[in-house]
Amino acid sequence: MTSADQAVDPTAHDSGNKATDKFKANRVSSDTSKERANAIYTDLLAAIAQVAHKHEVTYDEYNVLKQWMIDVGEYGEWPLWLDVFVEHEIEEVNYNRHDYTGTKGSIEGPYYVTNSPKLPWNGEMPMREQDKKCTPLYFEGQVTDLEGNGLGGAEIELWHADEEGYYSQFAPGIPEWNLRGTIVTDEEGRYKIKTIQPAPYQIPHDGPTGWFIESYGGHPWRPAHLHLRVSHPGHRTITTQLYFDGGDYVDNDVATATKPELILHPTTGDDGNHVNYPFVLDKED
Ligand code: MBD
Ligand code: FE
Repeated sequence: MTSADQAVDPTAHDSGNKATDKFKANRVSSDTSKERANAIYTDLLAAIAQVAHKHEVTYDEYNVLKQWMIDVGEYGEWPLWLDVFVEHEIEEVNYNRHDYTGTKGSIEGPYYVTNSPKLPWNGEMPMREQDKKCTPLYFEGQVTDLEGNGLGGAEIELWHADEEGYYSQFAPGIPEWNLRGTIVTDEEGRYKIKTIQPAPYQIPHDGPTGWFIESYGGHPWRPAHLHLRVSHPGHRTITTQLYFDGGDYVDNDVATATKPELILHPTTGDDGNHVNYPFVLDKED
């Protein structure tokens, strides 16, 4: 990285605080009972006690943890750290509570934004001239219910990083809706969208999430991925991600968010990469 790049590089501080501000803007709550909260906290504290005893955690280590947690908050990195290291377990648990047979979900991650611009069923993602120089990805398919009926008017929200691994609205200097859009399917549920081939991606690692990863000798990479949220009235909304066959880190994702069913097998043409992926939506519970 040259010093000229540094001025526009998003620091962990920038992207973290943006993710925290976006999360805070939408105050959340849960109807968890006192009994359930008691059971959860009892087990959580017991798990911490077990680790402390098993590893004979020192006072220095305890104080480093305290300091690190303060840093994570100040850098706004709780959405990042939690989504990378915990969300996949929550996603799995909640999938297993139902008898879903439609398209598998995956984690949302910290960079989803609601209300991205509507695009026609056969549109092109908003992109800059520099993005147009990347390998085009022609991504098409059909959204259906479990019986195979096409779901017209289904919405496919798509968001992904640019070639350098930056997401609009979380890195500075990128147009607000770059590589973000809501594709509306045609009467038969079809979509045919032009975007660009995403690249493997390092999560922001110049802040406390990066220090954490370095402290245990890990790496900050995620495989190249597309983020999607697919919805249609009366059907279960799925939040998922798609990956690329044979891509780096598909088997070694820092966020543990890949699944075999979510791996695309594109073909390469003269005009770019082409791939078809069907989305199957379960009925709403
Ligand atoms: C990402 O792009 C992402 O998908 C996740 C899960 C965490 C950090 C950045
Ligand atoms: Fe991502």
